[in-house]
Amino acid sequence: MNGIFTALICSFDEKGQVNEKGLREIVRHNIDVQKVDGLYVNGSSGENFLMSADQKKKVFEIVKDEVKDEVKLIAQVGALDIDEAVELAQYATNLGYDALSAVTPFYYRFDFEEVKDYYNTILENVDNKMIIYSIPALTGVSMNLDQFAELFENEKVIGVKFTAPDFFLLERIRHAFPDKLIYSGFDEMLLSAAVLNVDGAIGSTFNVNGQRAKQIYALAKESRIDEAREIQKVTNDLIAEILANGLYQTIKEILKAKGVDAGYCRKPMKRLTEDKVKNAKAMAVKYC
Ligand code: SI3
Repeated sequence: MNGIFTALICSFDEKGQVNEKGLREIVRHNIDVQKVDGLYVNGSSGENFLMSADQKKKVFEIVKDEVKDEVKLIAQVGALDIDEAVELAQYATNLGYDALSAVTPFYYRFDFEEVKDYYNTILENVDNKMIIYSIPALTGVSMNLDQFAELFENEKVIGVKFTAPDFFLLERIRHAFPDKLIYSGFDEMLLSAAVLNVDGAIGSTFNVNGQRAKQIYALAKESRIDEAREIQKVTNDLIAEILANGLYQTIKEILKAKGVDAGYCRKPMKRLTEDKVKNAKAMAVKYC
């Protein structure tokens, strides 16, 4: 389960329905062109929180059918409706997903006991492993070292997708839990996280920049930091342009420029203006 995992984006048609052909093409592009080690399915980048449970199941099904066993698959099943989270966890497990992940429950400002109960409830109902999805900037849920330690007491919790710029906490978790899997969640900070000896990374920009991410990660593991920094610099030039233009929409337009039917984002995410589509096409030529 080590290495570079793409947080898979999903292709939707103009009406917001899952575009199966486009989704399959995105999967193939990630495996055949970006050559990533695995896919993280129905995360933030997959617009998970904008989809119905049936749409999420459809995505899990199509992706597994396309991938078979070519790369590792992690299913993000987190949902505010805990019954839905359990149902999705069972669904993805039955399809053969290698591991589950669930975002920390958000919106109602749950206390830590409630967060812990959420993970343990999902895991009591499914025979699979769990990677905690921690993304405080979007959920408002921050956890400290002791709280991660409590979650890790459940042996089925095998790691964390750590999407925060807190390298002090990241180092403390790494040091305290050498046997848990830690995935870096911010692509622009991949090198810094790799130096701290994370086990891999999960990110949206790997859909279009996975090859560079793999190089950064491999070079860091070999302590070839100067070379890795050069590639992180180009990567961050690209990420800065993507973020300024509109994150997921721009990734989709770059993919379209490469011949992949990446479709549109679901509402309320907006469409790019013509100028921004042009910017994305220029990024495809310059970087991809
Ligand atoms: O769940 C997911 O789809 C992710 O893995 C999200 C991932 O952490 C991305 N974060 C968000 C909010 O999309 C990053 O890859 C992020 O897009 C990238 O580092 C640019 O800031």
